[in-house]
Amino acid sequence: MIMTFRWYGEGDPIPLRHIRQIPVVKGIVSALYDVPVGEIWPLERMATLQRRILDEGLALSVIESIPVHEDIKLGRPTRDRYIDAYRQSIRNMGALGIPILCYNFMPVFDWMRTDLSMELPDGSTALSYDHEAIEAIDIKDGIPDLPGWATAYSAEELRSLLDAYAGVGTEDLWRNLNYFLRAVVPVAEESGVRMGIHPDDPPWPVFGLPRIITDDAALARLTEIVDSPSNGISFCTGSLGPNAGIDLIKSLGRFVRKGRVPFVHARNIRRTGERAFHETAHCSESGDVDIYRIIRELADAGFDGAIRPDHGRMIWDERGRPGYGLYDRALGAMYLAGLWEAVGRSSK
Ligand code: DNO
Repeated sequence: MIMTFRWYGEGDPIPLRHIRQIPVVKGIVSALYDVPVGEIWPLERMATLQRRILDEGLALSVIESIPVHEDIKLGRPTRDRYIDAYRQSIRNMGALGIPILCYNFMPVFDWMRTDLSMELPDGSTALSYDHEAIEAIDIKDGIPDLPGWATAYSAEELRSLLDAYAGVGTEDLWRNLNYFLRAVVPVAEESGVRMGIHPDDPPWPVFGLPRIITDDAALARLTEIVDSPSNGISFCTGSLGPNAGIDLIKSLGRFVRKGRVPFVHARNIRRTGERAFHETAHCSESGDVDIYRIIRELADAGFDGAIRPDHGRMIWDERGRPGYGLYDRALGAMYLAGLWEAVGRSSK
């Protein structure tokens, strides 16, 4: 297992030289944030990013994410051009020896929260989600003024995208994912790149848009589309965790044992309702995800991929990108590495 840390590039208020001081962190999770969706990620640009990270004594372990163009998710005829570009970006990763690619297949929006700074009893703040608050919003009236939401689109573009999705049901989305994976996974395999889909976050439909990567059965269906180690999962405990119906430990073990989990996002959450939760510190006692058992399962199943502490709280008056401050994620990395060492050494 390699401990990694997400870094948003030169625009990240957290410098690499601080990240390298977290003793257990060996790898960086990053991306090129300014390549327009659907374009090829130039080899030279990725090489520069990789060198920059290597200069700090770290490895560029994971690309998170190369976004999937909406035309691919919608199954529009124009998708082939974007799929070709995606394949070339993967080849470029392979040429540089960057081994893992995290991506998602959520229509229009990525992860979604209704509050980015909910105060916890200890005075720290965390991200939270309440489905009722989402239901109360009609996004056709415009992009809601809530933080953390896709602002990549103008109100106009958003409206036409939503219209386009009006005719796209769950099975259509599966069909389009199928088409995409059949085209890209063989290239990933040839290139030595392991792709891992990020589960939908939260794991249910929002704004009437279909979401399909929501539970264990969906993960199984995904892995069956192309039988390849390059067709895997970025197992995110905090994305699947809000769905109380999922046995996270069992699901994780199942796919790690099949060699289908190149990457793990370790995040903890506390469920506050059927479709409501807030994020917490990483340790087991703080939330509903038993992180100890997650790590033990990874060790038992012989996990050899990358892991990163996902979303942290804001603590010690830190200000920064919601979920992505330094302090709480650094605590998380130490906690995860401590569990890993203890579990690994006590089984020998
Ligand atoms: C949230 C992240 C997600 C993730 C993408 C992967 O903080 O876990 O934004 O990067 O969904 O494609």
